[in-house]
Amino acid sequence: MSLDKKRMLRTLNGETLARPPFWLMRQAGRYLPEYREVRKSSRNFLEFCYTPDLAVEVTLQPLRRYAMDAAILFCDILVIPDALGQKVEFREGEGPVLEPLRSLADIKKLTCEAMPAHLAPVFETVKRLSQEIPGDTALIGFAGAPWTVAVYMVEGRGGTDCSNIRKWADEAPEDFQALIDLLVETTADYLTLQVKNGAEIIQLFDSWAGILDENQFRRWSIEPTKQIIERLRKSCPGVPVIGFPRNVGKRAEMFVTETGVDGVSLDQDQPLDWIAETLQPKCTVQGNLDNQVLVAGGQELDRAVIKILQTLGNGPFIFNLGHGVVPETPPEHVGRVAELIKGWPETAKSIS
Ligand code: 1CP
Repeated sequence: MSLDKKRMLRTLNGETLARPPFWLMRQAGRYLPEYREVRKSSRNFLEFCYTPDLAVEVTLQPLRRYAMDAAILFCDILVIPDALGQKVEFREGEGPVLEPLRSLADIKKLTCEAMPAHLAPVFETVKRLSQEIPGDTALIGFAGAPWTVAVYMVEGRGGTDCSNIRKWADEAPEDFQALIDLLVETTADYLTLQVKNGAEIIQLFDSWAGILDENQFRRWSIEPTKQIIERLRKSCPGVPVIGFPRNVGKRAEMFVTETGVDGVSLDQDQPLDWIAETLQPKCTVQGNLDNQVLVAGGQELDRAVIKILQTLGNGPFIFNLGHGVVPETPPEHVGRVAELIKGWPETAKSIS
């Protein structure tokens, strides 16, 4: 199938489609019984990500049920610290745990040379997926943005107040810059290899961008993102990039203007009218259903989906969540969302 038949690529090229494309962040994962079943076969989550047979299988699972317009490579943002030589572990019920970086000497121990070999199984997964996904489905590759990956590398885990990284970035910005520069270089090379193996779109997750003030946001989120995009445009011309600066409110506008992203993914706190008026004339927008509304289901879900489609469907738009699918989501609620979008715009008439 020619690439221009893929809804995702058309939309990211600025086209407005009568029926917008959709996919969901974390569309593969624990809310699906078939994921939990496959997940059992590997106790170690990183090993799971590095086993192409398993990673391909769980990437395809949500497509079989809901035929999304995109598949997202099954992997994690923390394979980069792992490839750089930092100790990374995923503990059951606790999430990721890393041996935290605390000094320039810790940063200097990391090396990017081993990345291509260390992550070879991920590239193999991408290659197989590009051959196996349906012809009208686009393959999304991804990485964490340097700031967000650095949060885990310095704090050692998620869900902290980020006091260590804030202190470091404020008090010794030149040292901290060395970590960001290493991540820019490694991430650009990593994404280049994903594209060379068949990824057609790249998404950069900056899940922790929202804790930065304006100057910090420019330096630690926008600037590294811009550099990765510039490198990628040189190595892989034409590959669209979606940025996800989560919880940044109105600063999403400067993110769009200054980074050069083709698309911006928006969290559920971003007002729909503001997105349509301010961001959509500048780039393709993606979002932003509340993942808790997806858990709740019923009329509230129907109304929320229709409202998003009505407000953002008149310009280049990709339907998605404001953040990832959570494990307690009933799979049939995802089915309902798929049904509403695929039937659009006729479905609007059946909802009061
Ligand atoms: O099976 C399990 O129990 C592991 C749960 C899990 C899954 C399914 C983790 C651990 N990672 C993933 C896959 C994953 N992670 C994908 C796969 C593709 C898809 O979307 O279907 C993607 C894109 C990610 C990206 C990711 N990992 C982000 C950025 C997006 C976001 O959610 O903000 C982040 C912050 C991570 C770190 C991470 N990995 C896993 C967990 C539980 C976490 C979050 C830790 C925290 O609470 O801070």
